[in-house]
Amino acid sequence: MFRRILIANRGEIAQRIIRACRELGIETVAVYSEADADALYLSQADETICIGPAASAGSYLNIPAIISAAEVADVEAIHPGYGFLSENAHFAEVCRSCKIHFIGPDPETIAALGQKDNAKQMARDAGCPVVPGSPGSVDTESEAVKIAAEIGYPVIIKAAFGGGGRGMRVARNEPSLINGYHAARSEAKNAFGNATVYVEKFVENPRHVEVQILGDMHGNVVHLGERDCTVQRRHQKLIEESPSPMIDEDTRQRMGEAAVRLIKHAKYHNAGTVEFLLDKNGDFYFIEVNARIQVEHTVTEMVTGIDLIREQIRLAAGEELGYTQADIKFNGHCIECRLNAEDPRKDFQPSPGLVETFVPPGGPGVRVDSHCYSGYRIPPTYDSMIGKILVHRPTREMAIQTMQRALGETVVVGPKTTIPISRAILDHPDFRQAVHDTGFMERYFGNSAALAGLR
Ligand code: MV4
Repeated sequence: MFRRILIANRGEIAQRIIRACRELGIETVAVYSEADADALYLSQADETICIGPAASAGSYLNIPAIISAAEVADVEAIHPGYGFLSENAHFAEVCRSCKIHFIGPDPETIAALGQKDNAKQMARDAGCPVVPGSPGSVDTESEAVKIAAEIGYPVIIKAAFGGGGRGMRVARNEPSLINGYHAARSEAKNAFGNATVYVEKFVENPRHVEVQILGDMHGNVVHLGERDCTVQRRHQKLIEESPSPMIDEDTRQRMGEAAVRLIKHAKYHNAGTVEFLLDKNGDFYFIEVNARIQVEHTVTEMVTGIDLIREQIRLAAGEELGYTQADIKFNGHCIECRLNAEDPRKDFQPSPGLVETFVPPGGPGVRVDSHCYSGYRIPPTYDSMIGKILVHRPTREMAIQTMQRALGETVVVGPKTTIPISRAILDHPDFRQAVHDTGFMERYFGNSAALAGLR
């Protein structure tokens, strides 16, 4: 096992990783930008090193600064958290060449899965259902027209190196396909430095369900069930839950097995997520792999009792999983609400600044992962998520009740937060009956009138 780890991240995930290290008896080195000098996670680490200015490009994305800090502090491994350098194959490669363990999959695996048309081909080869579409990238307009005619409209054009919904265009006929093809390419080139796109059938009003997996370096792979992340607004998740209320036991089992087949085929080591779209008929299709720990990993921790960050560290050190699929038991229902410093009444505009008072919820079945404290100043520079509120209860109905109670007792004085919108979602009949889809937020909370009316 490692003696000392550097955490190349900030906020709640830095704190979460420090907690896992403490329990493992591993020393921690936290890095921070000038904007994070008063951050809570710094007081919880064994050593802290400033790596640069507020702007991420000079600090949390600054590979030479992070590697220098790792060398100076003499760590054996780096945990990248989520976002920032977590899916950067080049960074994982630099770590390897400096003989520092990267806590995540191999650089080759990150690169192979990071190109989505390639990941999709790997899924096909592994016998994992994929959305019908182009066999690989679509490099000319005429090829796009031909493929779209074959699979039938509507189709979606996606950036191969895309993320966050950028470089994506839906086309319902040939003229809009031609237009969308060029628009997607230029947006992809701009955002990701690569114009490569692929084309697939557009699934109308899908649900988003993802499977958590763990793979060790000895060929063992397990899945830890699924998370339903259907409640999203402009590709930002707001609420996640497990198990998914949208799938039956048979679908759950087949989805888990499909994810395991892909992850074994990819020789994937460490924690990862296999994302699926679920259509109206209950059929599921692979869309992409997230080669990192995700924000919502906590939901899976609650229902499985497995500490995913601990597992990531163990697996990166070469340890065996030590359990099989049959050993993993799923217990109760977990719901997570992200706590963002945003004003839902003003188009979710970021609301940084001084938190005069922060009173987190507590009591039976409640977990809070947050780096917030009374007197904390939220920097305007980074993501607006200031924490996650989770509840774990025997049933979904009870989880919704407990979450309403927990959100009701949470106090954030200063910045506006997403608490009111979370409460409105939990009260919505479509959410309660679990008949919502990815269009839910736009449909019911997409206009300013609905948002202005939040209690
Ligand atoms: C799709 C789709 C419909 N059909 N692919 C959005 C982000 C990216 N990860 C995949 N996305 C989608 N891919 C096909 N073939 C609809 C979406 C989509 C979506 C997916 C999951 C959760 C929320 C979403 C919101 C809008 C569109």
